[in-house]
Order: sequence, then structure tokens, then C-alpha cells
Amino acid sequence: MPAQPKIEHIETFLVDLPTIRPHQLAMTTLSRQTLMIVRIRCSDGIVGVGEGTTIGGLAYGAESPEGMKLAIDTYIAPHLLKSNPNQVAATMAGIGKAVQDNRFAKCAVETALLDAMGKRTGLSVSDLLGGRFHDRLPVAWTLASGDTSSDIAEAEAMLAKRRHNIFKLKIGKGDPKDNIAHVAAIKRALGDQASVRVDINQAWSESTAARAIAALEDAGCDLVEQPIALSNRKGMARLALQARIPVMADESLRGPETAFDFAADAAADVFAVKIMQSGGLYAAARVAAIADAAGIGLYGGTMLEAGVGTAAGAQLFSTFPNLQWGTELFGPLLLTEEILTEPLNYSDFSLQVPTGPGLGIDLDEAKLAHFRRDRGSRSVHPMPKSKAGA
Ligand code: MUC
Ligand code: MG
Repeated sequence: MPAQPKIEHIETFLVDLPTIRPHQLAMTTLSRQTLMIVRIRCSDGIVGVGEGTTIGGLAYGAESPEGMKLAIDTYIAPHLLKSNPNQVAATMAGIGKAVQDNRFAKCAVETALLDAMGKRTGLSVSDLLGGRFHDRLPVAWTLASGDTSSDIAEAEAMLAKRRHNIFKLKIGKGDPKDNIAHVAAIKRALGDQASVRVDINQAWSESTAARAIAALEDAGCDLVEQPIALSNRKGMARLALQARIPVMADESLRGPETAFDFAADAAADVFAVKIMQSGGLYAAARVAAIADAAGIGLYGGTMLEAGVGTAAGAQLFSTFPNLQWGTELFGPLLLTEEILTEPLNYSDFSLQVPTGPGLGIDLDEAKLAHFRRDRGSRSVHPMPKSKAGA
């Protein structure tokens, strides 16, 4: 019997990548995305990789990429060095006792442990999680340029390429009446070729949301995501009861406990399950199980991860028997740079779930070396060919 592997080294670093255009949400506008990459090297030579991202530094939530790095380097790494890399669930439970919250950092670490274990056993992460129901996942694209005619042109281009036929519109900034006119114009332009949905990112009061959702229904919108503050569960329940179109919870879901509370209060018709927000792949699977048990629909959400986090999400979502609303795993497509040697396959309005061991991906080391925030203090690699303008 081979010797039990140990964890020998944990490396974390930040990577700053430009977005293909400004990406406007109610709370912030992104022009770059920061990835926190973690690599876990084991004594048998296997290296697992994980990614943590958020949106706009601390604008979206309480964890920043810099904070994830600090939490791992200072508090999680010492625990990992004492852990058995083949006991991922027990390792994460141990970390959970030593480190409260820090769900995004934990997700990145758990992703790396699962990637390593998959590479060691020859199984994909989805196999480790019970096996996949789906080889391909429908993928929405987010229209968030801040301009109605640019958004229409962008959606038409996506439809023509058969890359996306589900569009999520980021609204909530500015006057709700203008928001509704924007949604109505886009739906009118796209017609029945596309599903149009909206994400308000908590920007409305309950009374504004009640009025606006009725108008969004009339405009042909199919789904309303997180219209009001994440902690207003009773308000979400009232809106879900009144609305004719489904109301989806996103920021409100911060792991299985909040998912349970939302399900118990019928405070959403659909859950946007996110691996980071849930605190890892196992925790996200529990969120999905609660939704299933409560008859709540499922949607695979994103924190705009690049290739590593997106592959991790795809591995997990492929194991959900029910994924009624598809996914929005488009993160890598929003970036000018590809960090994988082989990009994820987006075609036929869907993403192919990678098939190799672990996450089924390989990192482009030259690209990462070039875009690492600490590159000045390291040996410099030649500028890799950019996807931008290619
Ligand atoms: C969110 O709130 O859903 C997902 C797509 C996007 O553009 O932003 C994210 C976050
Ligand atoms: Mg959202």
C-alpha cells in the first residue's frame, strides 16, 4: 500500500486581469477582476489548484481577494500542513472549527484539495462528488455595459454565435422606471429567441420592488434576482408570493443555514447556488439539496471566476439532478486573458463540463506569471499573446 500523502506546501497569489468592457452592477462597475489562486502541493508530487474571486474588492461582500490570501496564508495553511489530503471533508470540517466564515477562502482551498484528490485517483471532481447528470450546462450571459443599444448589439452577437440565448440584465442603478424601459427595449429587440432575466443586486426597497416586478412581468422578463436587501427574508417571501414570475435569492444565500431559513419561509422560488458564497463545493451541494427538498428551482451562479473557479462550479453543478434555470458560468469570457492552456469549451449555448482528472484543466503558467500582482518581485516572463483583439 502506497505511503499516505501529506500536504507539503501552500502557495497563494493574486492575479489582476482586465475585463473586455466595463461591467456595471448596482453597487460597482468592474474594469478588472482579481483572482486569488491557491496551489496545494502534496508529498506524492500532486498539485491541486483553487481560485477565489469576488466582485469589486469589498463592494459586493465582506471578503476581498487580498483578505482570502491572508486568511489562507495565516490561518488555514497551518491546519492544512497537519491534514490528510485524501480526507477533504474532514480537513474542511477541521478548518471550519478553527476559522469562522471566510467562505470564499475556504472554497478556494476545498477546490484545490478536490483537484488534487481527483488527479491522484484519476477521477473528475464531479465523480468524487457522486457523478454527473449533465455533460453540458446552459450558460447565461450578463448584459451590463450600462447602455441599452450596446447591450442589444452584444446580445445579438451572442445569439448569432450560438454562445448564449439566456441574458441576465444588471439593473438597480438609477431610476427604476429607466431600468424597466431598458429591460423592455432589450426584450422587444430579442423577442422569443432569448430568455431575459434581471439582477437588482439588492438595490430596491420592498415597495419599489413590488411595483417594478409587476412592470418587469409585463415587459417579458422571466426571472427577478435579489431585488431587495440580502437580510430581508420576510420581504423576499412577500415578493415571491405576489409575483407571477419567479424571484431568485442570490446574496441572501450564505451557506446551508441561510438556505434552510429561506426555504422554510418560502422566501424564494429559485436559489442561485454559488460555490464561493456557500463556502465550498460540499456546502453548495447542501444548499442545492435543501432547495430540492423544498421544491425550489436551481440555478448555477458565479462570482465571475476565471477558468479554475468556473471549472469547479461546472463540476459541482453537473452533479445536480435538477438545474431548472441553467447556469451563468461565463466568467472567463468576461476577461481579456485566458489563464488555462486549453480554454473551456463554450458552444451550442452551453459549457462543456471538463472531463479530465480533478478539475480537468491546466494553468497557463506564463500567463499567470505575467499577470501576478507580485510579478515585480519575481523573475519576469515574456508577454504572452493576449486574447484581446486576437
Ligand atoms: C451576481 O450578483 O449574480 C453574476 C453575474 C454577474 O455579472 O455578476 C455576478 C454576480
Ligand atoms: Mg446576483
